[in-house]
Amino acid sequence: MQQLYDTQPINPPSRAILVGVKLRNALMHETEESLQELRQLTETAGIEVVCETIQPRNVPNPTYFIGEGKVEELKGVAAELEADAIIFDEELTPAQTRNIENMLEIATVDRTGLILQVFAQRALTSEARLQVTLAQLEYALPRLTRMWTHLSRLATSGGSGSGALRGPGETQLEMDRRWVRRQISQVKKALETVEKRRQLQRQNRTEKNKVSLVGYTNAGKSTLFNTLTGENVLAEDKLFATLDSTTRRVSLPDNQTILLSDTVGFIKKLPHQLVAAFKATLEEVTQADLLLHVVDISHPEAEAQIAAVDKVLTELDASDIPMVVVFNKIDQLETEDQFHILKTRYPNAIPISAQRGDGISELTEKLAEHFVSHSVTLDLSIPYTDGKTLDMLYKHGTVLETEYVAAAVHVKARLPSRYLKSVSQFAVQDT
Ligand SMILES: Nc1nc2c(ncn2[C@@H]2O[C@H](COP(=O)(O)OP(=O)(O)OP(=O)(O)O)[C@@H](O)[C@H]2O)c(=O)[nH]1
Ligand SMILES: [Mg+2]
Repeated sequence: MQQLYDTQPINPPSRAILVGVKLRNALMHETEESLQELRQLTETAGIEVVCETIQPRNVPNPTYFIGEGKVEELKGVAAELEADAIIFDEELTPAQTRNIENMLEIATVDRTGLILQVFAQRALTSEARLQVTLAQLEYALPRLTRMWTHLSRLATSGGSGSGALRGPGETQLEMDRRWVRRQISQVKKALETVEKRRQLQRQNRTEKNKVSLVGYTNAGKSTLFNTLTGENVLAEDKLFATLDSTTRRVSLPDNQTILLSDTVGFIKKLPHQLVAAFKATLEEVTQADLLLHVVDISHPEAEAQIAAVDKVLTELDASDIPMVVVFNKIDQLETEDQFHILKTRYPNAIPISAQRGDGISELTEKLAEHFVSHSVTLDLSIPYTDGKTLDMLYKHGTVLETEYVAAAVHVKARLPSRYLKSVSQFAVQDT
């Protein structure tokens, strides 16, 4: 199994030049904020930033993304500052990556590659590691370049048992690709086993009122999780501190309980390979009855971060799940302007400080109220032959009474209103 995890660069870069590109439709401050975030990601990956530069361009250059003159200029800068990597705040095509690498002769990384790198370093459980490895391999396949030269070394070493003998007429590159494809199918198989186990666990959990924390990375989800549950999961001022899901029961006013899950945060341009690979972890989100969207309202880019989170939720097909928004870190607001603007746009958002505990009782009341007002109590008559509807009632609702009659079962159940449509045909009219 060890070989599955060998997708880390053998000599990870240590000094990087960051490159942002302000395209025609972008605003300068957006490009700057994004580059600032890239700096955070770079530092989180343990790489020192030796220089940052922004090039305005109408459209990307197809060969180098930036202009050829700029690449030449950066070659001099890299030599002078002894940089061993250049990191772009955009997604480069495999050809662009190769072209820049050939010109500069240092590792060329794009935003996606860097995010994958950060995830790889932070993945602790075997499931998270498998998921990251899968995403990295999918990303590497069309880009077997300098970053990945160790793959060929691994493959040619022959000791990995991966059948790495070169076939007749097969080039080194073809052999590398074959090796990566093989790894992909092995990782997928290993993941399937883990996911099956997880699904069984989930089926055994009959709890209702599943609430999932969602939000931009570093917004304070884990801090809020700890405040609400009395737990002590890792919360720190780093991007992607959380990569695994944790679920705990929380008591709310009115004798209600919810199951609260903390999970991985989102980011702008979250690599689609990661979204796909983390499908199982993100099921906490897609299976939730309610999303609790944590916004860092003290962040200058709060509004863009909300949009980025909404975008990922749409990609996950989770945008129909009801949502409560909290504006976190109100203790850290430098000015109230942004707070007021966003409060008009999200009038139901609850201002909180997860760290200090401000607004927490308002939040738990709101959650309790949500589950009362978003459920209905129904009398239904369901034919015995319709096992699916009965299963659904037990899974998503609370069955209060059952009575077995000739061809049907009469059920009194409380059900989240969004399932109303699927059972309305069985409703018994009041007499
Ligand atoms: N001032 C202030 N800081 C907060 C508050 N809530 C969280 N933080 C800080 O923000 C940082 C990120 O908090 P986390 O809870 O780890 O954020 P997260 O959303 O779980 O982040 P990821 O797991 O990385 O996606 C930590 O340094 C927290 O101490 C708050 O209400 N006020
Ligand atoms: Mg977290």
